[in-house]
Amino acid sequence: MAVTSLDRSARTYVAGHRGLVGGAVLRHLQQLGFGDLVTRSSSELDLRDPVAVEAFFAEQRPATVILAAAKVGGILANSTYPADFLSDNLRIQVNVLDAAARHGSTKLLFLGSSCIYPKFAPQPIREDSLLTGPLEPTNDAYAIAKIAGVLHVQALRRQYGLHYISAMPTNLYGPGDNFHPTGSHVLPALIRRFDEAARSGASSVTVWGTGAPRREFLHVDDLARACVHLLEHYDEPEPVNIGVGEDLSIREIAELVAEVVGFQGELEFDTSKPDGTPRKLLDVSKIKSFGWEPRITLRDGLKQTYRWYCEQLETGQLQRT
Ligand code: GFB
Repeated sequence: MAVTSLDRSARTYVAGHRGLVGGAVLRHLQQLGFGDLVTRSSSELDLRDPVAVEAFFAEQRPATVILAAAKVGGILANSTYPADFLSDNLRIQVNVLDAAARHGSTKLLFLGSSCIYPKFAPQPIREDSLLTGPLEPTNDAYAIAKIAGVLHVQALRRQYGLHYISAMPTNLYGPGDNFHPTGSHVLPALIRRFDEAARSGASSVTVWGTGAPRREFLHVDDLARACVHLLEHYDEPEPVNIGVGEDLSIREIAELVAEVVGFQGELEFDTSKPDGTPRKLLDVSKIKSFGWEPRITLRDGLKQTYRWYCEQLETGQLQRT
């Protein structure tokens, strides 16, 4: 396998550094001593704008690109705004991937999501399940955009011999997440709701859906290590799954969040809200064969994320509902 280690002095662009994933990748690269890191906020550079992206790459010519910029959201945001999720993500990917190829970026990591796999893929889901069946309808628009990104990376490799790769993380959480009450993913939504209930003395908390779906969660700092590890050890067209290899039901997850936050009341399930895909546990044997392992347990990661959330409230970076 033709793999070269990353040059820590080469210019490295983290697209999406204000987000959960990009922020963690940036912190990790800084810790590793990368000396020429380039970032742009979305107000400085709108990645949906092809002219602006072309000008940025022509000027900066990064050697390495981590494409962590995306429009993301939880199940309700995905199912309510499918046109935005499809259009924004396609445009960001096409602009960044083509500009990177045109302006000499030699390495690139494209980040997708476990929702690209078929709704009823055999569990745990192997990378070769891609495009073998229908998608989960609540996030099919987002998934199609991310599948296009995987194919785009493969096409650039085939046509131009570029060492670009794709990774598919499972559901992520950690400091820097979006805690919006309805737009966010399940963990930040529940941290917020349980925290508010514990502080107000409420007797019950509402959890969406039946509580039966199962989800796998990876701390974003473990993902950041996996991203660098893959860039240094993997150079093939097939995407690589990144996860922990075990999952919990939403009910179990809600009980764990309640315990971490200190909420002792009842759980109520709102079955008018969608469950989404019944299960999407990733087969992570491929990335483990390259020597990467997750280090942060869900309980420890949740405690740390809850501490971070409370600090944001105390310093006014986040407001209660
Ligand atoms: O995290 P989540 O929105 O994403 O929802 P998905 C996971 C499960 O948690 C669903 C339940 O069964 C939800 O019904 N859930 C319970 C909640 N309470 C809540 C809550 O308060 N908020 C939220 N958001 N969920 C997304 C995709 O799917 O996952 C994206 O839509 C992406 O495309 C992302 O792939 C990682 O795992 O269902």
